Amino acid sequence: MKKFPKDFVWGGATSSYQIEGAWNEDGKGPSIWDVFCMIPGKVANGDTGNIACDHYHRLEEDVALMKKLGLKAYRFSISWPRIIPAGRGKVNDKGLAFYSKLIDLLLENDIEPWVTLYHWDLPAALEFEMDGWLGEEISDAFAKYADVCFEAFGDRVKNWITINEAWVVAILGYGHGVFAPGKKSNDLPYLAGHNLLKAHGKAVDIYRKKYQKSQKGRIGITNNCDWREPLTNSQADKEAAERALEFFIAWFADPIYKGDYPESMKSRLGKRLPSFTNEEIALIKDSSDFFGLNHYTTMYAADSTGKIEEGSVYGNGGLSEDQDVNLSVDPNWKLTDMQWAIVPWGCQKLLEWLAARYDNPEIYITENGCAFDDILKDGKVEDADRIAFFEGYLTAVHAAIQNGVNMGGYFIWSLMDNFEWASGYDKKFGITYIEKETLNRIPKDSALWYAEVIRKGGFESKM
Ligand code: GBH
Repeated sequence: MKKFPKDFVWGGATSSYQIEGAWNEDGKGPSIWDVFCMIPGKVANGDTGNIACDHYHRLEEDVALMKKLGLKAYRFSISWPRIIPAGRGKVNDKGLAFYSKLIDLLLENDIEPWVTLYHWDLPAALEFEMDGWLGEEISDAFAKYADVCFEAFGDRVKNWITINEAWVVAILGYGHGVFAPGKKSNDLPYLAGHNLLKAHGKAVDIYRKKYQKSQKGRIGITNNCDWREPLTNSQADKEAAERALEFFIAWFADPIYKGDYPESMKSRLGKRLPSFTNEEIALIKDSSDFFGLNHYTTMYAADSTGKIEEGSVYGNGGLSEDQDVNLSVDPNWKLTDMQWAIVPWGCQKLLEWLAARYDNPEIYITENGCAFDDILKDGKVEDADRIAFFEGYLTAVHAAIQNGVNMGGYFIWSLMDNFEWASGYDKKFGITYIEKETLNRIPKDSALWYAEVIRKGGFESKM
């Protein structure tokens, strides 16, 4: 039996744009994802989040589902343009009322709310007015929005996450341009990343100064990282893997835990990487009460100095030419429907790498999961492959705990099938199946399995 610590937080996660729908109801302003979805060719099948899982109108049902599964915690995000429709200024009471009701329902059912303030649905107004995350004023706008949320919900919300996956926002939104706002550039990701860190730092500062004492909650950031394994034993490949991890997660975690960007980034990027003022770093250093981590997959890393391979740029954990890293996967690794490799030992190695680099912080896996082409048959979804995935990754988490990693909890991605960004509804990450026409919720076998894991605080492992 793989037993987990008694107070281990077992949760499920979603995000606002991916599940809520009601994109223009009750005073909500448009987000950059509302707009991005309208541009032909950006999202598979022309899918949009207009209706999504219609969670906005199905709160009671969805919380009842969580209760049935026995979730201890539910991680969701707040839509900034639902709270402040134009990004700055007037607050929308109906938006506040929606999240207030959700939070109350969760607490009535003994489910701890974990609230992300930014999961990519930036108010479109701020894209027009200040060039989104490139703008000098964006971090203040974010901090003001965060302040509104702390004040409205902080009496009941004790776990705050400022920003979800700054890497994705910067690289996919401003580098590869496959996510909103769709900019393609080699330089802009570093500016966007810088402003994301400043936004996080300013929001945390407000929380700590105005609210933390009385509200007694904690606040942190969630970053994402895939593991990078050296392709060979050569020194060059070992250094390449280390460099790739630094360009991926140390980009955002080093400023928070060490007070500056990693040396490898500073020396390779020169002036293309903004530098922090003393004032900024004072806000950013030690600004996370826990280490939020989203983890999905693993790749081999090889040194590519002077020989970048065609096609290796996308998905290279950043911009290849800046890192001199080529990535690859082992042809024997099983893939999910996203074509991401299933490599549980990579998760264990990553957790141990983070523990060593950042002095054993309390780590929460705030997302881990997989897409498979699930089929509904006779009212059931037999997703044995997803159960095997979770067993593998939870076994890795368990092993990391045995080795001294300070793990606080684990949230599966996702509670339900939802709008998978540029992949639309084709890619299903849920432990709950959403029937296309009716939007009925049908717990998959993995949901029933997860409910048992939570109930027992662990699972019988075949590994
Ligand atoms: C998360 O991002 C998001 O937070 C969530 O909203 C989303 O639904 C979920 O994951 C599933 O996608 O790009 O081929 O190089 C995931 C971040 C970054 C994980 C890139 C996989 C490598 C594969 N991803 N990564 S590739």
